[in-house]
Parts: sequence; structure tokens; C-alpha cells
Amino acid sequence: MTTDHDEGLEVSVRRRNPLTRLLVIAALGLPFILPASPAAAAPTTPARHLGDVVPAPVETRPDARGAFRLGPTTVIRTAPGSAAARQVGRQLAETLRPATGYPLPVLAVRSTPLPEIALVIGGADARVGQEGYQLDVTRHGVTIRANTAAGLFAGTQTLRQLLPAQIEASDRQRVTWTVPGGRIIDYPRFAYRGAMLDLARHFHTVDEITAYVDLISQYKINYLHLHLTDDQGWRIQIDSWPRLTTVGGGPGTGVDGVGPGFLTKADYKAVVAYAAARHITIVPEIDMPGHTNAAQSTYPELNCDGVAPPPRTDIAVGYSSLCIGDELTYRFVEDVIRELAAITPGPFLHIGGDEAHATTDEDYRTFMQRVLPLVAKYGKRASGWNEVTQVDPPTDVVAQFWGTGTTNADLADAAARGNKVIMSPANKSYLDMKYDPTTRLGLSWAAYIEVSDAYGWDPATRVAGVGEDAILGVEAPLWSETLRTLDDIEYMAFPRLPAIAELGWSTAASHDWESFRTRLGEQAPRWRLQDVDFYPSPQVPWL
Ligand code: TNX
Repeated sequence: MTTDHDEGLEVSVRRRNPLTRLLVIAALGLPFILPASPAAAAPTTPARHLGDVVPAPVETRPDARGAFRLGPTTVIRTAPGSAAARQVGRQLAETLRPATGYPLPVLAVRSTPLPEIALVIGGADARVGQEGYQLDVTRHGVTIRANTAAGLFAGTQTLRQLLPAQIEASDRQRVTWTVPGGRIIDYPRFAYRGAMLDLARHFHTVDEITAYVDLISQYKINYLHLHLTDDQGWRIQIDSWPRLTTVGGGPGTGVDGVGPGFLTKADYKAVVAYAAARHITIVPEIDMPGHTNAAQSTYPELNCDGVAPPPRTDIAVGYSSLCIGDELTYRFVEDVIRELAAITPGPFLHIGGDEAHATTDEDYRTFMQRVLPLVAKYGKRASGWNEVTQVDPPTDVVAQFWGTGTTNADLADAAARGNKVIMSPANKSYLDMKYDPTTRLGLSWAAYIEVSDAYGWDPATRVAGVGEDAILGVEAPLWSETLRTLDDIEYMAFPRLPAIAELGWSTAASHDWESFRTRLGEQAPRWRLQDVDFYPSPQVPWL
């Protein structure tokens, strides 16, 4: 509970016990009485170094004299007048309070004599752009400067990793909370750094999705793509076609019939808002004209012969197709796009388009030429799996490459025309691929993907003719044919998701497996404290 005072002073006190309240008051009013470090001896934890961060920062200048010790009198000060900066400050306080036990009041007033973590809009190195930040650590405090709240948020995720791993504990730890001194200047290589969850094959609840948002936001992921519909289930409420969810997402749907459920519009908006607060934009996907059996088995009129096929709970692909020559198909598609666009503040709407093996090439072209303009009509930019490049789409359409090869003529032609590409090569970035033949979960059609494989490629040289300028970014899809629980999701995503996140954020010049595996190994104690059920790859020196 946060109280918002007129003068911009915010102190989280209502829910705190009387002792903590006293400490808050002491910290604010009697700055010099409290010691700057905890009295009890702290167990030694490995010292953090300025570059010990995933994804690797662009530039680090350590200063051994400048380490900052977070203490009971530390305050968090945010840029006056910026509600978004204040929200980042509040989130930082909430992250740091449980393990430190410090009050960490969030203030919007300048020149307190207390040691502070300052979140400042403006004044950063010119290179940081819209998502980067500059982080300065001296004996007196930490200053994060950025041009946007997103940049400040990214900076706070770095600060979190610069603190001892115990900072992730949910109860008070006896630790000396030292932040290594120096300066970091950091900004992303690519604008789009995505993850994807498949809600169709097994539904994932709002709680599971938001838990994943919490995890991926630590690694500066800024888009979460939700695969909302497929042959086995329809997972988003559409008012004009209500049975899509009650039947198409109802009992018995999902792979093996055990993944039912759907997001109401209220659920979806809650996910969008939760992600936005962590500077992650939701990209909703309606997969079509194939991967549509859930809709077609629910509404017979969506089939050319007017007969509803039975629901499917197996994992075959490529057998379903909307009826391309029927006007009703486009009324259906427009209803869905209109309703989904209306609850989607982000710029993208993904129309799938993959594996339409039951649609002829000519029909596929007809369909896309009708549907792509509908996405624009409702104010969104269309993205689609790379097959969409077969129809020479308008240049604002984004193609998501999921192939396993290193050549794709349609994709290269689209890139040459100016279409942007998101790289998700299935044999590198698909988080549902098994790590090795012994992995209990996952599939293996594209590859076994160990951590070094997930890390060992360059988005800008992966496909001939699709270079750095054509790349919007990277995405790590996680298909859920074999996944049911949050633990399952975590086991497949960690540690490979951070590898893809680093490919999306860090410079090509900094790409270095030895450095990455060491920094990754240092994440393990954090994941244990966060209860992340990660795969302990033998390739990584886990702490
Ligand atoms: C291919 S990738 C698919 C999905 C499956 C996935 C399983 C893509 C665009 N289509 O339908 O779930 O493989 O790995």
C-alpha cells in the first residue's frame, strides 16, 4: 500500500509494523542516527563486478573506490513530475525491501542528505536512446539516468543483478548490500526482444502469464507474444462469436484434452496492464488460415462443407483451413481482429499464417490479401510467421522467421523490399525443444538445443540476405504441446531465455560464450530464491 502525498513524498507505511514505521520516520527525520550498514556480521557472498549482468551491458567502467553500500537510511528518489519514473521507483523499493528489511522510502524531493538511489529522467549519455540507461555508482549513492521510464526500469534490473544474489530472498537476509562502483552505459542492439507463450495447446492462467512476465522482465525482454488460438483450443473471449471460448476453449480442450481455459477480455486487459507496468508489450496472435480447428469444430459455418470437424487433442499440424472463398470467413476474421485490436494497446497484431498445408498457395494469397488490410483498418501493424512473405506483403508487415535453415528466398526478398524480420530460428530459439535426448519435456523435431546452441548464433547473419538493418529483433517461442505447469515453463525457458535475451540486447562485439556462461552461472542462486525450476545444464558453471 502506498500513500501518495501532495508534496510528492511517498512512503510505504500503512501495512508495515510499528517498528518499521518508526524506522521510516527515523530515516526521514534523523538521518545521521542510524548506522549505514547492518550490525550483525554478514556471511561472505561473492563480490559482484560491474559487468556481472545478463544481458551483458554495452559499456562498463568499474571504479574500485566507488562501491555503494545500501543501508537502512537509503532512500529512493525519483524524477519529480514523472509518474512513470515514480512507478519504477516504487517497483524497485518493492523488489529490495523484503531481503534488506529496509524501509527504502520513495521520495520525489531533492537534496536529502541521505544516501540515495536516484532515478532521473534526462541527462544520460546520448547513446542510451529510448530504452537504455546510464548507471553511476559512487560511495554516496546510485544514479540511474534515462530518457524514458522504460530505460529507468532496465537500469533497475541491472542494479538488482549488481546486488548480492540474496536480494531475491523473500525474507530478511543478513548481508552487506554492496553495489560495485563505476559507470554503466547500456542500450539495446535490437528494438524487439520477445518471448512467446502458447496458450492454445495447454492454457496458461493469468497468474502463470504474469509470473513469466516477472521472470522475463529481469532480462530486458520487452515483448510477450501470446499464441491465443490453434487447432486444440481458442483462448481469448470474442463477444460476437461467444462459443469460441465456452466450447473452443472449454472442458476437454487442449493437447490430450487436459489444457482447457481461456482469457476473458478482463483477464487479457489485466495481463496487458501487468506487462506494461514492467515495460513489456503484449503481441496477441490469432493463427490463420490454418491452425483453426478449434474455431471450425465450434462453428460449422466456418467450414466449406458446413460440417464441423471433431475437436482435436493431438499434436498434428497442417490439416485445418478456413474456407477461403466464403464471405462469412472474412466477417468472422474481421470481428475477431476488431475486438482484439480494441483491447490491445500495443502496435502489433500477429495473424499467424504458418503451416497452412490445407490451403492452396492461391487461396493463401487471397486470404492474406484480404486479411492484412483488416489489421491496418483497426490500427494495428500485422506480424506473421515467415510464410506471410510468400504473398509480397506491404512493407510494414513484420515477418517472424521460424525456419531451421540459413536461406529463405521469400524472406530475403521481403527484407530487400523493406519488411522487418523477427528472428526465431526453431533450431536455436525454440524453448520447447529438448536440451538433449534425456529431457523429460519438449519436442525435438527442430533440434536438441543446449544452452551453447541457444546462445551460439547471430540474428544478423543467420539467414542470407537478412542483415542487421532488416532485423527488428529476436523472439524465443515456447510451444506448450508438452507443457502444463509454470514449473514446466520455467524448466524449458531457463536458462535459454536469458541467452536469447542477450542476443537481442547486447552488442555483437560482446558476444562471448565463456563470459556468458560465467555470468549465467551467477544467476542460479537468484533463480533458487525466486523458486525458478531451471535446467541445470552441464555446460554452465552454476554457483
Ligand atoms: C511448429 S513454429 C509450429 C507450431 C508447433 C511447434 C512445435 C510454427 C510457426 N508452428 O505449431 O507448436 O512447431 O515446436
